Amino acid sequence: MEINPRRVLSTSTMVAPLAARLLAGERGAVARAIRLLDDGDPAGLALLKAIYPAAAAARVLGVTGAPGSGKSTLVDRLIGAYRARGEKVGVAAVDPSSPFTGGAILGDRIRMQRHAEDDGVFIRSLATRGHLGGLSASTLDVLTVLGAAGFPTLLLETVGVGQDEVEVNRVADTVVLVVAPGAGDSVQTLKAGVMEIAHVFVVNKMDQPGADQVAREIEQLLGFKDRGPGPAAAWTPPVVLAAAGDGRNIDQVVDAVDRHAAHLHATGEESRRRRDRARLAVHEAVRARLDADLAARLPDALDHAAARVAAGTSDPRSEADAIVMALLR
Ligand SMILES: Nc1nc2c(ncn2[C@@H]2O[C@H](COP(=O)(O)OP(=O)(O)O)[C@@H](O)[C@H]2O)c(=O)[nH]1
Ligand SMILES: [Mg+2]
Repeated sequence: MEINPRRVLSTSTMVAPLAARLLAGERGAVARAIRLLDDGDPAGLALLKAIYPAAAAARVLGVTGAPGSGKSTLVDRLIGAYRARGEKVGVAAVDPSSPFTGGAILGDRIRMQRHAEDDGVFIRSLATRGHLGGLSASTLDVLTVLGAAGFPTLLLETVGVGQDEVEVNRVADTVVLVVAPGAGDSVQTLKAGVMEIAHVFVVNKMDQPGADQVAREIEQLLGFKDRGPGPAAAWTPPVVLAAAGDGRNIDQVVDAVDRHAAHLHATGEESRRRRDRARLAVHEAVRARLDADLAARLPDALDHAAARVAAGTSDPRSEADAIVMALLR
C-alpha cells in the first residue's frame, strides 16, 4: 500500500497536542477525536493509544430495555440527577431502530436537549452497529474518549435485543434494565438472558396501569432463581418503580445504582468486570487489526479463496489457514 508522507507527518504532529487538549477536558477536542474515529483516520487510532489509560477511572452505566420503554427519558433524568450533585456525564446512545431515517437519534437528541448547553454533559448518538453482538467498536472508542476527557460517569443506552444485553453486560459496570407495563412488555416476554444481566430493574411508567404487577412478577422471578455461588451472588437486583416522564423516584434509581457500585467495589467484582472489559477491547482490536492487514496486504485473497471454495476444490478453513500463515510471513 502507498504511504502518504504528508498524512503520516500530520498524524504524528497533531496527535500529541490533541491528546493533551482532550485530557484537559476540552469539548472541542472531544468532538474532534470522535470525528477522527468516525472517519477512520489513522490519527484516531494513535490518539486512542495515547489516551486509553486515562479512561480507566470512568464507570459505565448501561441502560437497556425494549424500544419505547423509556430508556432515553430515563437517561435524561439520570443526567439531571448526576449534574445536580456536580458530576460530569458522558452519554453514548446506540439506537439501531431506525438506521435509515435517523428518527430514533433525532428523538434521543430532543429528549436530552435540555442538557445541550451544559458543558458538563456530552451526548453522542450512534446508529452504527458492529459485529460484536450489537455494540460497535466505535461505541467502546467513544466511551474511551469521554472517559479520558474527564467524564467520570458514562451512560450507555442500548436496545435490549438479540445479543446486545450480553455485550452491554461486558462493557458496563452496572446494567439497568428498563421495563414498562403494557403490550409486549410483560415479564413473560423478558428473555432469561436479559433477566440475568440486570443489576437494577426499573419498572418505568409507574403512572400507567399494570406497573405494580410487572414489579411483583419480576421480584417473584428473582426470588425463585438460584443466582449461583460466589461473591457476585450476594447482590440481589432491586426492582424500582419509577416514572422517567415526570421524574418520580429517579432518586431511588440513582440510589440503587450507587449501591451496586459500592457492592462491586467491596467484593472485588469491579476489577473482574474491568478485566472482562479490557479483554473485549483487546479481542476487538485483534480482529480489526487482522481485517485491516488482510485488506491492505492481501486484497484479493478472499476473492481467490472464495472462487476455490465455490468450485469445490477447497474449503473455508483450509483457506483461512493459508491466509493467516501468509499474513504472519
Ligand atoms: N406515561 C409515561 N410515558 C413515558 C414515561 N417515560 C417515558 N415515556 C414515554 O415513552 C415514550 C418512549 O420513551 P423513550 O425514552 O424514547 O424510550 P426508549 O425507546 O426506550 O429510549 C416517549 O413517548 C416518552 O415520552 C413515563 O414515566 N410515563
Ligand atoms: Mg432511546
